[in-house]
Amino acid sequence: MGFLAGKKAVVTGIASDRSIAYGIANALAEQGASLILTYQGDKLADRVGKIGAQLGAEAVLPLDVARDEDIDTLFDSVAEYWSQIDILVHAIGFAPREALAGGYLDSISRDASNVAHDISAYSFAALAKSARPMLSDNASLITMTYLGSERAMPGYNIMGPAKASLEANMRFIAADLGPSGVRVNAISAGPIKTLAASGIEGFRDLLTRAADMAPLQRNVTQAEIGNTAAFLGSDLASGITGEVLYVDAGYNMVGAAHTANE
Ligand code: NAD
Ligand code: 0WE
Repeated sequence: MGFLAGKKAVVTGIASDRSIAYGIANALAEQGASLILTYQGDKLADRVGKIGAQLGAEAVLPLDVARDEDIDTLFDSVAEYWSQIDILVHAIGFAPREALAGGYLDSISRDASNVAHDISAYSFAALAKSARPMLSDNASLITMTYLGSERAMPGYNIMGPAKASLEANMRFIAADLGPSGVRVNAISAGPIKTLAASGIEGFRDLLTRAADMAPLQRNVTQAEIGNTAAFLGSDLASGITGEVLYVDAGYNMVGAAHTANE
């Protein structure tokens, strides 16, 4: 029996079987959790529906976090299946594509800034607020962040400030819900080739350089993020809240490229 047996998990952010959220849903299911998945729009309904069937999800529901009515009604729909939620995974990020290329000040605009913060950061607090009445007394909320929140990574641009806001949101939500027993954490993943990463100029080079620099001398996988989320979602992590966990092969803490001793 898995260490999440009996837990009920809502997982957002699956767009394909390469999504980080797919790796998370798969790991949660492997450990015995029941799943409800969400998908962003009609275009993704069929694909995420098939993934839900493959993972044995109890339901696959629409959620566009740009729409208040979707956020307001999602948990009414979840309540038709479950009376409580134990795990809520937020794996959603977006900035207009043109904001993710070129220099920071060249690419910045009020609109791009508003969209990036709205979809990538505010949405976590909005979902937590809407889920609150259904959260179990040892529930775990998990969001996905990136090192660009604290370092000026070339090309990440307005997503950097948006992830900094997401991490601050994570801490404030953790402070708010802690007295109810609810834990809230972020996983800071190293770069992984997903839909959100495809089409980003130079992403292949970035993957290679990250692997060269990292102590483990490789990139991380969706499955490794998934296993970390399974741990954070479980009672094994009962003392951890308000934390950013790095799952990046050690990249964030080194000062220069790691070279094996010759
Ligand atoms: P992905 O494209 O597979 O997932 C991004 C998801 O965000 C998609 O499912 C998309 O439908 C969803 N989304 C975007 N706008 C939305 C909206 N308005 N409403 C609802 N959903 C919306 O890419 P991914 O890399 O798996 O991204 C998942 C999370 O992981 C993001 O927060 C991303 O910033 C973060 N992350 C990714 C990497 C990486 O290198 N891939 C590294 C660290 C963190
Ligand atoms: O958070 C992300 C990706 C976020 C993202 C990706 C896209 C592509 C498609 C947000 N919005 C969009 N909008 C689109 O139209 N990552 C951590 C992956 C990522 O993206 C980068 C990176 C890394 C790493 C962009 C530039 C530099 C590095």
